[in-house]
Amino acid sequence: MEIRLTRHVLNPILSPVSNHHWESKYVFNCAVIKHNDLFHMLYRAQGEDMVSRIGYAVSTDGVRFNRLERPVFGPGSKSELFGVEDPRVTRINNRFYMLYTGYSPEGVRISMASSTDFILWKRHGVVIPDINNKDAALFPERINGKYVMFHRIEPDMYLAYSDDLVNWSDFISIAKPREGYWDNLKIGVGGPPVKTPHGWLVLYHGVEGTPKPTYRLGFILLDLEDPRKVIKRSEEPVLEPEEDWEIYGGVPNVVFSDAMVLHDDHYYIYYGAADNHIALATIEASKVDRWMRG
Ligand code: BMA
Repeated sequence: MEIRLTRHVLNPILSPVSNHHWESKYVFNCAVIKHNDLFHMLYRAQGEDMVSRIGYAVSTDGVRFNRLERPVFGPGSKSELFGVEDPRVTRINNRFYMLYTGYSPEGVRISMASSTDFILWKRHGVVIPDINNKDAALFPERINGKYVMFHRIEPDMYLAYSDDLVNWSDFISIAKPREGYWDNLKIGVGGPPVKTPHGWLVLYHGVEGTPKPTYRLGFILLDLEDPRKVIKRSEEPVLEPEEDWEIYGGVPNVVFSDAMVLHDDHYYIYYGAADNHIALATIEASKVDRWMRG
């Protein structure tokens, strides 16, 4: 049984603003987390200088977002000279941890910052040094005593383990691109995983290389006790570029997500469309349940 997401009628839900210099061109991949009845969004934006910064927007219904005029996070060290990209936010105890990609002449590095209010961020620096790596997200709880993180050393999806959120080891590839499939080139985690009775539900993006590079979304289900074990994976994508604003834009043919929120018995999946706008697609949790069981 294969499942598909449904696009929200108000899409795209967030777009560039011409008189905000830092987000005048592109507004796209975002983290969204529900906390105290509000949806908090941290999104990647680029203006004329093409440096990625992170903006903040907030919503009561998960659809209509109000944003701040200025970014809440921007390049702050040598490893992020060209920008801070693709935030993914996980709540652990009472802190919000943002993993993001720092981009510099040296390459791409996974970095971390944390906050209690989404506006003021404390920098923790590069978490996996010396290696090109991106698409990182933290699990919301320890597993067998360890913190666990997704990351991506091209082209596979990896896990890493830590005792203190500072030193990471035991890198292990848990899923690879599949030949002949929509995810045949490289894959990376979407939002932080959601714990369900059937396993860790993980949204991910898959890239197909030819004839035209395309980013699509799918699900992977991982074992609760040992998330290195893949239980199930989408045969077909759950979302793929179809709308004009997903096909044409900063980077064409891209749907790319950093966030999946459970709300009103639905999963709300926020995604960057063609690296240009932010959009929302949903699916009934019961449908995803059936897929996980099937
Ligand atoms: C990836 C990341 C994403 C982007 C995608 C498509 O490598 O840089 O931020 O959305 O490419 O351009």
